[in-house]
Amino acid sequence: MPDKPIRILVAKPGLDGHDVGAKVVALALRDAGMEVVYTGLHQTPERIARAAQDEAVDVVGLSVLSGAHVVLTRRVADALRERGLGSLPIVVGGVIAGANWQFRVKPQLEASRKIYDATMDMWTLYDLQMRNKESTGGYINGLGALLATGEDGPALKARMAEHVDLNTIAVVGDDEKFKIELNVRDKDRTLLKIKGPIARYVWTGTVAAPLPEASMSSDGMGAPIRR
Ligand code: B12
Repeated sequence: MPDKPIRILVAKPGLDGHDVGAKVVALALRDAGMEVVYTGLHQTPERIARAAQDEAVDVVGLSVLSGAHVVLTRRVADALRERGLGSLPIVVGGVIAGANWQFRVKPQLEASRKIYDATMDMWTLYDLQMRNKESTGGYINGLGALLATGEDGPALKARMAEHVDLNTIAVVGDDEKFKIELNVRDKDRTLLKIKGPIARYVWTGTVAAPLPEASMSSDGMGAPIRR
């Protein structure tokens, strides 16, 4: 145990009016033997930093339920640094959406990343087929044979193994056409497939009439564009 009680500032930055949690925490910390200074609602980062200095606290606690915790915490940290208090620990509580992001969005991002990487690999195989057509006049059958025609087949295969089930890759080709199918190593084992060659689409239409010039002026903001 330290020889003197820990002093903590519990602060409510910004316009957030939820003060129940901050008060609950302040009381719990006091009951645990700490000295607590509570700022009350609607404090600016500068006022919080000044209170931290005037009250010579050991920790700054921020309570934020408004969703602005990242911005407000940065600003409080900047204001503390400006007063030479950059090494003061900051603890943040309240509604912290970042935690939800970690648990809910991140796994989905990682799954999308696997599908993206697998799609890029499929395009690499697609390009190999197109190059073979140019050099030999036909498309290749089988993953091994196709990879052998590339510059660094083993490296590509090792990279693909991280997000693609290599046992499920089907590469089928003849002189005229080819197809590639594979399963991504994600929860749903997403099936990706492509048939080649994809015909090049050339637009041959013409613009019927020139488009009207859009104009913008400060008094016309929000008004429909005149034809
Ligand atoms: C009660 C409440 C209100 C009351 C607040 C009364 C008051 N004086 O506090 C009233 C009705 C006024 C209100 C208004 C609004 N609210 Co309100 N409110 C709530 C509610 C239901 C509970 C909050 C609460 O008091 N919980 C009980 C306390 C004990 O828990 P707590 O605050 O989370 O604190 C705990 C921890 O977070 C942590 N903690 C908190 N601070 C700190 C600090 C430190 C240092 C540490 C270590 C820990 C810590 O420890 C505490 C104890 O466990 C929440 C939903 C929810 N379930 O959280 C929405 C919620 C916070 N409100 C919300 C909203 C949107 C609003 C309004 C904007 C609604 C509106 N359109 O008018 C207004 C804004 C008012 C304002 N000026 O800020 C949203 C916020 C969304 C966001 N951030 O993304 C929430 C999450 C509801 C929701 N799901 O949408 N609200």
